[in-house]
Amino acid sequence: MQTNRMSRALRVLLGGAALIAASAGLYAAHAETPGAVVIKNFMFSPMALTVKAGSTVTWKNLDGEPHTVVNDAGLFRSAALDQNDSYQFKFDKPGVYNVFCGIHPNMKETITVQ
Ligand SMILES: [Cu+2]
Repeated sequence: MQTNRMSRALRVLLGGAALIAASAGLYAAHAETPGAVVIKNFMFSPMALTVKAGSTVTWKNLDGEPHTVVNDAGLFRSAALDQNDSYQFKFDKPGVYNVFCGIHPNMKETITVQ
């Protein structure tokens, strides 16, 4: 009897610990990938992204056509990205950053850094 109750208590404890570990893992994974943008069908996706200051945003081009990632204020400008190429930029300062493709200027998005 005593052993049974003990093992049940232990299972509950272990279950709780596993839950905490799982949510900690989720949180860590989220923190490590603050900003991911895909370029597909001549569009940035998402078209509006919010990240925390100090975050690195990664753009990946999935189109067969080359695209570039250009900030309208001249803060950054990628080379032409071929299919599956990616580009990264670290946003240190809060603000609103307009991004467009230098080859197809109608492709636009906004990165908000908090
Ligand atoms: Cu483009």
